[in-house]
Parts: sequence; C-alpha cells; structure tokens
Amino acid sequence: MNQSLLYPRTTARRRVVDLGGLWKFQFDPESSGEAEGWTQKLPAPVSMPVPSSFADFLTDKDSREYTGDFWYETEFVVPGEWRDKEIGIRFAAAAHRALVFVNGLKIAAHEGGFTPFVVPVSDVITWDAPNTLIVKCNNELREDCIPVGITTTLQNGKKMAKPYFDFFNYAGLLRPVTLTALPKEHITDFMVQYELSGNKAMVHYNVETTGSNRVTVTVFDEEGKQVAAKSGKDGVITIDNARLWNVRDAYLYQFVFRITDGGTVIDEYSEYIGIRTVEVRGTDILLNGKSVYLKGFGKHEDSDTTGRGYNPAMIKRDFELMKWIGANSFRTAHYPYSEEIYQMADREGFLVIDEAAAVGMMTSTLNFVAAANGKPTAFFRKETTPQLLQNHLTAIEELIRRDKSHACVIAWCLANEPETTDESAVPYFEKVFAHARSLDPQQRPCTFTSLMTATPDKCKCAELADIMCLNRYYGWYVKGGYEISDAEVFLRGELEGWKKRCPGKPFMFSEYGADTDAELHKLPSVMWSQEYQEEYLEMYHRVFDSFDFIKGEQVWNFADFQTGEGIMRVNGNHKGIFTRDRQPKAAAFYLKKRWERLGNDFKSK
Ligand code: GCB
Repeated sequence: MNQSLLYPRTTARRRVVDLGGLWKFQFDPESSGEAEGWTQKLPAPVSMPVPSSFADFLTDKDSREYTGDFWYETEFVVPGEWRDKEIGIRFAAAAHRALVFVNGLKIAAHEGGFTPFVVPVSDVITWDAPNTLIVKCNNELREDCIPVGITTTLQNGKKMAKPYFDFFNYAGLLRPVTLTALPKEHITDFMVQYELSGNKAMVHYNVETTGSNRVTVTVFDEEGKQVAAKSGKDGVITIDNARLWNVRDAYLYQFVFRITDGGTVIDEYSEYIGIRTVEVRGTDILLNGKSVYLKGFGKHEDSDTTGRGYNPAMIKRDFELMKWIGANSFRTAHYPYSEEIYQMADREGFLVIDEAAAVGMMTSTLNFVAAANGKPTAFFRKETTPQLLQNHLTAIEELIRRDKSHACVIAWCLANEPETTDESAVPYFEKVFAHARSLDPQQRPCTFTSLMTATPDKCKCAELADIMCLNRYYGWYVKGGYEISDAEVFLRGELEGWKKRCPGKPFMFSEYGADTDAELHKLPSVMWSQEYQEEYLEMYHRVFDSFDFIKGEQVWNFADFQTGEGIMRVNGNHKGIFTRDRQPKAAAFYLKKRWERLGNDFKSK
C-alpha cells in the first residue's frame, strides 16, 4: 500500500507533536559521516532552525553555497500512553533527498525535496525516554533527478551546485517535521470527485484504511450543521442545495471520516473540502460549468533569511497582496508548495496550477540562456533519461496523492519549460501525461509550460496539454527596450501560429515579465525601470485582449526572488511585481486597475 500523505491533524483519535525548533546541524563535505558514526551523534554541530533552508543564516560564502551531505539531529520523547498507536515521523519536505536514522538505525530514505514522507518508528523507539532522530540530507543536483542540474567540483575541492533553473538551490528540512500517533487501524487516504445536477452535488468518495472495520463519512456545512452522512469505504454522498466552491468565493464543507466498530470510534480524520467541477471545453476553462479567466502570478516560496523554508507570515502576506491586486490564481512554480498554502487557497477561493519540481529539463546550464540562443538540442536522449523519468513519475504520484482533494487545484503542471523541440520529448511526455491522468480521480486538466523556442512550428508536445501554458519574454530577452514594437509583432505572429496549430484549445500565459529595479525611474523608460515594466505589461495585455483563446495571464513573478550568481541576475531575479520584502513596484497599481476591471468571467461568451 502507498504511504499515507494525509496532512497531520490532531483529531479525537490522532495526535501530532511539532518537532520544530533549534536542531543540531553539521556539514559533511567528505561524505564520511556514516562511516564515522554520525548516525548516533553529530560530532561538532551548530544549531539550526527547523523548518528552514540553511543557506541564508550563515555569514560565510562556503556555507551559503554548500553542496553535498549535511546532517540534522534532535531528540524526541514518545509518551508510553501511545503504546497501542502507530508512531511516525512526518517530514513535510526534506530537500532534495534524505536518509533517516532513529536511535542509530537507518529506517528510511526519500528522494525529492518538495513532497512529504512518513517514517514509521514504533519498532525502534524507547517509550517515555529521549530518542535520537538524525537526518542526513543531500542537496546535490543531478541530471537524473528533479529539479535538474549538475554538481561540479571547484579546483579547491569544494562542490558547487549548477542548477539548470533560475532560482537559488535552497535545501534542508524546509517544512515542518512532526511526530504522529495514529490508531493501528487507520485511514490512509481518501478521494472525492463531483457530479452536479441542478441544486444537488453528488460526491463520489473512496476511503482507504489499513483494516476492515466500518467507515462512515459525515458532512457539515460552514455553520456546523450536518448535511449528509453515509457509510462504506466508497459510495456517493448527495448534498441537496449544495453551495459550490467558486473562484474568490469559497465555500468549504467539513468532511469527517471515521472508522467505527460498533459504538467505538477507532480513527477519525477530517478535512475542509470545496465542491466544484473543473473542465476544459473548447477554448474554455470551466469552473462549475462557467468559463473562468485566470489573473495572477507565477510565484516562488522564497523569503529573506528563511529562503525556501516554511514561512506562514509570508504566506499570509502574499495572499493579502494577491487579494489587494485583484488576482484570482497562481502557479506553484517550480515545485509543490507547502501544504498550508493550498489550505489558504481553498479558504480564499484562489485557483492553483499545481506544478511538479520538473524544471531545468533542457540542455543548458541556465534555462533562460537556452531560451535566448534557440540552439536545437536533445535533452530527452541522454543516458540519464530513464532514471529521470522514473523520478519524475514518482514525484507526480506524490504530488497528486498529496493535493488531489484541494478545491483550489484546478490543473496539474507536469513540467516547466522542458525541451519539447526534439522528437525524444514525445515518448517521455506521453508517459508523464498518461501517468498523471491515471492518478487524478477528478481528471483535472494537465499541462506543461512551454519554452520560448518551442514555437508552434517547433513544439512536438502541444497536443498533450489540455491547456497550453506559454512562458514568453518578447520585449525582455528578445526585442527589449525600444524594439518592443517588434516584440509585439512577434508575439502576435506566434499567437496566430498557435491558433492554427491548436484550434479549440485554451491557452494562457504562465510567464511574461521584465526585470525591474524598485529604485529606478526613468522618463522616457529604459529597460529595468519601473516605467518599462508597466509598458511591457501593457503591450502583452493589448495582445491578450485581442485573442479570444487566451484564457489567462500569470505575470512572472509575484515577487523578486533569490537566484544563483551570474551576469544575468543582480542579487536575484527582479521580475517581481512586489519586492522581495513584499512592497509594491509601480506596476502593481497598474495591474490592480486592470484586474479589478476584468471579471473572473472575462471573455466568457
Ligand atoms: C523562465 C523560467 C523561470 C525564470 C524566468 C526568467 O522561463 O521558467 O524560472 O525565472 O524564465 O525570469 O527568466
């Protein structure tokens, strides 16, 4: 059976203890820790907050750029009262891979830094006494893992990560680590899908458990009133006069799942669930049967000091800013985000395009350089491709298993800017798309974001996508500044090409943007000035508004974010509409006017 990825919640029968705080931490540049017994105790640790990325706390460059193995250590006590429970340690994210040791025993390994895993520990702990938890992480980039990159060794012997992607390679125990105590017989997963008929919602559900006792599902509305109940591991629950979840108008029912034996509740799990349907029909993206236009951003989980670490304060601020500016959606570029972000999106009625960490799938050391030089290459013909595919499929499984019940998730983005210009991408992505489609009970649309060189005459994979997402930078990497009038001609020309190649498919812009210095004003504008960012956006919007099949606009990026060093980046990527500390640039006020004017049903017939 697949591992349970349910969000850890304390309920009548479940217990969750947050293990966050200051842990011990040590770099292991020689990878000698295991041989030297670090699995028992770290020899010379420093303190390190968990959850967080480690990179931006430290004041020397070797530490910030550290690439290789690094170790965490803490202690936990499990109360003897829980002897009859199944005890686990849940890592919400350990980037990019981890080995877990409890009391010196190696008990688990996990590849992939953005999805959770649970390590069962009942058999290795001492009750009522301190147990040692040691985690060996590794943040090396490879061509057979996602996100994709390589690791090189400098002349001085130090390793260095070379991402094929444009964001800092933050790593560590990025998200909460929790101790969980579940009943031996417990719920491991559930799924829901919807059918609407008049005022009625039929919720088809399925509950997985570890045993054979009776399962019940009870549904409560937002007032706490019971509106439906059903027993059985699968079935259909009918909700009369159902209030649907809608864009920026969320309504969440509470579903309580129980395992019962006679009058005894053996396990209980509950979740807030929005009822809605998502479908692509012709060039429309339909939510509850009505056409919706996406306004918003490609984002990152990125903030000062904590890096990619879980930062609930920043999550809150970001949602307030997205509401302020009139956005209704975002894409989790370029990896699955913290679970709490989807919970907030469910609550606030934001539409999320949920992305796997499949980024950097092109032959280049930096994807935007490849985008600019347009040389034909063949990323999916490498000898690493079979292993990469395997890791990619597993990551998609974990993503869909984790996020499938969120109302906010309206599409799966299976890769960012893969090199789809070579035939070798076709069999690769046929497998990726088929896999995702076989896993999602709600059959949400699947997509990938298309790289600028993958024009309508060159892209080999467009037909696989239910919604075609374009990342385009005419007016920035190509034909920038005074040439922007030519950029507009190119952009229009490309869209005419797409209209012919894929008639009857919805398109959206998943990236378009211009780097902008929050301090720089210039009249008339120059590239990098606040004025240019606005002119660039106005040009794109003029074009979008003249093509009916463009059904969404997500600006790159919501906020400035950290990247690696290089001549293309000035302490990070500055395409943010907000600064890294989440204050508006001038274009934010322009976007606010536009998005408040465009309804969620913009371009619906
Ligand atoms: C892209 C990438 C994104 C980069 C962006 C840029 O196409 O998907 O990760 O940050 O371009 O700013 O160049």
